[in-house]
Amino acid sequence: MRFAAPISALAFAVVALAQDQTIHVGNNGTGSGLFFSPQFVNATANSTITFVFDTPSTNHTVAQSSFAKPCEPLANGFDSGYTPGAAGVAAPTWNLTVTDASKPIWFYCAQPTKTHCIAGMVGGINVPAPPATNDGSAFIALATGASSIVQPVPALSGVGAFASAAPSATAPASSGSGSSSGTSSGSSPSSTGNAAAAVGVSGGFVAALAAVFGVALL
Ligand SMILES: [Cu+2]
Repeated sequence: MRFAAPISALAFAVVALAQDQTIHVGNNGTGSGLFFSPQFVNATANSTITFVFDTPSTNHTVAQSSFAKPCEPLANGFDSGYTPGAAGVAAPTWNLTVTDASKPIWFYCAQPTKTHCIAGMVGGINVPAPPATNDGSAFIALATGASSIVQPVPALSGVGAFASAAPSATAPASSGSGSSSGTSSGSSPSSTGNAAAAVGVSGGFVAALAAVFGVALL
């Protein structure tokens, strides 16, 4: 009986871990455009947000910013690097794991052509619910009012979230025609040792939870 509460809490954590989500980059499901779609998501710690660059003939980035300066990189923030979009299974994907769900995580597209950020290509994770002075609408308003877009430096580790690897595409099994998806590797950020170490810890933690409680939950 004394273990009932801790086990219940951990069981919830395991369930929450399964709630991984996808954000499309450059389209909103009905057409291409300067979108992150969905633009705002709620995510639990240790869950993964998969950014899918599934809009051909585009080149976007997912860069972390502060709330106050939506189109400028946050110190020590993450950035996917410029990633050309592609359709279907060749679309590059980028997995961002949330490590701190207690604070908002803001991000923007730094593409200067057509000033994506200023056009409203921004998004957020665990942003305050409206109406709040720092809700999603307020963030969009600050972005569209920005005077310039500051270029980020590709980085896997961020504040409250990290990626385990640069964006990568899964090539079609029958591909032999040299598609444009290969260009993504040239502009992708390189990995860092810190991020790799964080992955090991996170992965081990998840595996341990699953091993201990997986059977019990069934
Ligand atoms: Cu963009």
